[in-house]
Amino acid sequence: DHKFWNTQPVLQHGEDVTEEGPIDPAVPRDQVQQEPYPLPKEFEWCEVDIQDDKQIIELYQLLTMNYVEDDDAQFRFDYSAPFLKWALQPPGWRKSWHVGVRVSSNKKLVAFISGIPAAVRSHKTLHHLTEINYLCVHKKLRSKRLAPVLIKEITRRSHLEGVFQAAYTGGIVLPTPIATCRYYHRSLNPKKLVECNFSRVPRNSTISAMVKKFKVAEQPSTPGLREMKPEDATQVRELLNKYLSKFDVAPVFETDDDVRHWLAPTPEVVWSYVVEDTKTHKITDFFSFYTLPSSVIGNDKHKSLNAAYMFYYAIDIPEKEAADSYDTARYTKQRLTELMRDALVLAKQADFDVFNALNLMDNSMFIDDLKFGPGDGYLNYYLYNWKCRDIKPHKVGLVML
Ligand code: YNC
Ligand code: MG
Repeated sequence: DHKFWNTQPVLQHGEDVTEEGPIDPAVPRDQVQQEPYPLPKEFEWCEVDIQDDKQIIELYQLLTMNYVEDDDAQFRFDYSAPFLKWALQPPGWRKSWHVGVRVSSNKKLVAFISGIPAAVRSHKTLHHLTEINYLCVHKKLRSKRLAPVLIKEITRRSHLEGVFQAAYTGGIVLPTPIATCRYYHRSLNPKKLVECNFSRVPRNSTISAMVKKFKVAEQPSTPGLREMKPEDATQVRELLNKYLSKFDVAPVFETDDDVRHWLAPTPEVVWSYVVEDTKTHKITDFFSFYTLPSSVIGNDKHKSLNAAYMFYYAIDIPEKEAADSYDTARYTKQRLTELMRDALVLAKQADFDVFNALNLMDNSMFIDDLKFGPGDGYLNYYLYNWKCRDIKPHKVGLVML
């Protein structure tokens, strides 16, 4: 049983959703608890100023040593400092939502949780909510019930800003996921993946057979494919919002600034491409992926696995194909498979070892053809203080970092 989660406004395991809506009502600002939650006496709250080079490095150090590992403790996420700056400072970001815990005596940063503002639709409701991420407690301070204090404090700080819903994801099962997606992996550098113990050589196969199997073209093949530019934001926004409207949970990109922040290329962070029709100059397709290396724990030969993760994408469905749902599905599968084949080529050119994707959005349409294999990992999606009917993976349109 969940001593903490049982007390929270979340759907409890086994509870049915008859009507969607909030669990607890919104409260006016002056009725929100004004004082931070108490911490054990050796600790104090801080706001991590990630525009300060010294503090972003402190956060990077905490996460690189203590953040999410796989079940066998072979790999640990290694979000870079530039990535964290990007992930934590979208338009409308708030410093008060970058919450740290320090040891009072020496000021060492030992725990963190963050929120960022986002517009996310679940079924028919648009929420201006907070996306919670990067919850981390130093390994030496685990199992002391610090996590619930961090969660309550970020909740209080959300309430102070008039935000009463949140979205978050995690590998662990808590009360109660709205969706559960599975990770799929596409090898780009099979030799290194085997050396890192990420992949195995199947019985009756060899490394050289694997190298051959996973080879990709030297160059992308879609005519009109080019890197996205900030000036494309208006067109990409329209294309993407339209595409995302078919999913049951998805972000809404409300401004061109949001699109420029999240989806224009950022060196060493996010890669984005568009297809521009050579005649009309209209943007017909868009895709992006982000970089998230993992530290390889205790391997003599390799320190880091360079992984690309599928991010947002959209295609324009031509009118003649959209007339019939069968044609729409056939067109979507064909078009996406060819686009994502190019995504693999571009990721390989950028020296990624593996391309990861969840089985959300329309990813199942190309996962097999493009030789992705299922992984061990699952990702659970949650909404805080919102009753929401179950969502199938292919109806999830939200990607969290
Ligand atoms: C987790 N990942 O169940 P019960 S994902 C939420 N998300 O409570 P203690 C979690 N809750 O079951 P530890 C959680 N992991 O007794 C554990 N819990 O009710 C719950 N790992 O606390 C757990 N990062 O402090 C239990 O556990 C209680 O010392 C136990 O700390 C946990 O960012 C943790 O995986 C995760 O750093 C901090 O293990 C620690 O173990 C750690 O005794 C490695 O806590 C890194 C890691 C999590 C990545 C993520 C999303 C977090 C979402 C948090 C929930 C947000 C709710 C919405 C708030 C805003 C609302 C508004 C408006
Ligand atoms: Mg703890």
